[in-house]
Amino acid sequence: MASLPSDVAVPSGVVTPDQSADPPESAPITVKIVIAGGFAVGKTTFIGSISDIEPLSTEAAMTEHSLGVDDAGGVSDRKSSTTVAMDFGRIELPGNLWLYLFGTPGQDRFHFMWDDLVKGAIGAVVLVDTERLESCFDAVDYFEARQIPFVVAVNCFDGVARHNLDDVRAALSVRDETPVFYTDARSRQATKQSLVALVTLAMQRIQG
Ligand SMILES: Nc1nc2c(ncn2[C@@H]2O[C@H](COP(=O)(O)OP(=O)(O)O)[C@@H](O)[C@H]2O)c(=O)[nH]1
Ligand SMILES: [Mg+2]
Repeated sequence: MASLPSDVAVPSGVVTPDQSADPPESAPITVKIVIAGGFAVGKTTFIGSISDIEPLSTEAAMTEHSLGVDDAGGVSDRKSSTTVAMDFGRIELPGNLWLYLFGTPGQDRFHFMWDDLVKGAIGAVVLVDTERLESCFDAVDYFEARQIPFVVAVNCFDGVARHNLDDVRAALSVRDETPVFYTDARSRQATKQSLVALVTLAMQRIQG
């Protein structure tokens, strides 16, 4: 690009090439969090309640083809669609910090995706429906075996806590240092608290 000779005054209001570019914005710091749990525990709802962007969801109608293939965990009345690959949401925080939320697919036949989903994640929120505790065993085992920090968030369907947290902890036999608490996947505030609990745990791990 031709530059102006240095002795030619630049008329006021004319933007020179040096001024035209906006100062380079620093790249955001991104933090990846996985939202896991069994079928219909509220993962898609959880991400939708807090994401700043319209969550990218890969819901598909459940048809009779899934019968005998996917374990609907006895809650097929609760669901007419399901997440076939994953959910994705984003939260922008002050300080150019972005949280990315990745929801796991609930069906067993998508377990092969988990290794990719958890890559680079600081940890996971395992959502639990106490009426179907067994549906989150896989998730708990997965994160424990890989020493990935996780918290157990008991989703209170209909706002009712049906089991006390010590019983849930004992039934899942999670370690004492693993936080176990109630949440409501539909509530932004409750969802936020769950994420804060996970980030706090992950930071404690990093700091040893
Ligand atoms: N009453 C109640 N319903 C919920 C709650 N969380 C999710 N649901 C409903 O339960 C169903 C399954 O939730 P979804 O988020 O799709 O579960 P996912 O399979 O884990 O993604 C949906 O119809 C939700 O609207 C909750 O905390 N309370
Ligand atoms: Mg879902």
